[in-house]
Amino acid sequence: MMTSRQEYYELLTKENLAPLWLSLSNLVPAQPHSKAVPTLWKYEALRPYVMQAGELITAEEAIRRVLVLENPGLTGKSSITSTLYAGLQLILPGEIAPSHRHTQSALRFVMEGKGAWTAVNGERTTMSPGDFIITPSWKWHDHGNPSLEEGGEPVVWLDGLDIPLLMHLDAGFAENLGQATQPIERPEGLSFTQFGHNMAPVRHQASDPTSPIFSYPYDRTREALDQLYRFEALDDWDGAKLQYINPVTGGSAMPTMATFMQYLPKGFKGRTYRSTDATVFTVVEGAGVVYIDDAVFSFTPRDVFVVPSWSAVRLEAQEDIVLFSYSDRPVQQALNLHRELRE
Ligand code: GTQ
Repeated sequence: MMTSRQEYYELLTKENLAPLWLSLSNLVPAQPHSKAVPTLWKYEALRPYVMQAGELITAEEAIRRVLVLENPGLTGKSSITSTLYAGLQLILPGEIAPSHRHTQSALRFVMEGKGAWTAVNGERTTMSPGDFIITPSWKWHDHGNPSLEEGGEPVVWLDGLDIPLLMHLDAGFAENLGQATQPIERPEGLSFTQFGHNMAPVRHQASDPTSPIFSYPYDRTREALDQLYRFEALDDWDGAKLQYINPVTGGSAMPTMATFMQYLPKGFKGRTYRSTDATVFTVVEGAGVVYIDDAVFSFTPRDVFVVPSWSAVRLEAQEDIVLFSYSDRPVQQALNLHRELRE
């Protein structure tokens, strides 16, 4: 008797084989079908849990005291999109998150509080809300906060990392420095002085694809958007939107993640677009509504929402809005895979 298909499939499984014809349309889809789902996290709802973590564990014991924002479509994967990670990190007055380095690139977007610092490449930068800060791949970094007596206050920032991407690539390495903080060798503000003014040191040779500016202060970004809005017609989809760049290469500030800030004036009704780079947004100022496929989310400052790859998205502003966002666009562009559809 001829073997049935079912029997045949079972035999294949034992040989570590599989029939392509059962999975071809999933493996080579007509368009992306992300497992990630549109999701909004209200900061108001998260904040008590973040603060509670501060009572239950020290930054020192936790190494990084972070609540991971996990996409409900990617349970157990510590992923907000298929390639990106997001978390909220808390550092209390007087605490230090000890120095380590890893091949994953990290961005910090300051949500609440000021005065905490992060150190990279022997230089510290002090954090304020709206600042975008980079920890490049394989660079020692530690975070700290002045004591209560020195005026320290709880500081919360959004961590954006390429953890799931490196997991897919099996390219993760990490080390602890073995001391709480790295030696400080450069005055605060040096990297911005050297690279933050459309100028660069004469003999500078780029040795790293990551931007040498590791802190992009919010007041500068805000001013740029404000002026852009005054000078230029708004884009029908994005409003006034700028990308953070590495001034040495003109490319994205980090090799695996692009970062953006956009301004939408009150009453703005954006047109619908899709993009292959799933994007994480956080609200810096204002209130609005985002439509993502069949989901509708109202957002206010510090909320986080995620737009999966190829979801139809449009933004509406009920007040003047400022939105920070990040995605894996540079990776997709490097591989000639990035696509956008503006409807
Ligand atoms: O601050 O170095 O949210 O290594 C996850 C992994 C933060 C960090 C995270 C990390 C860090």
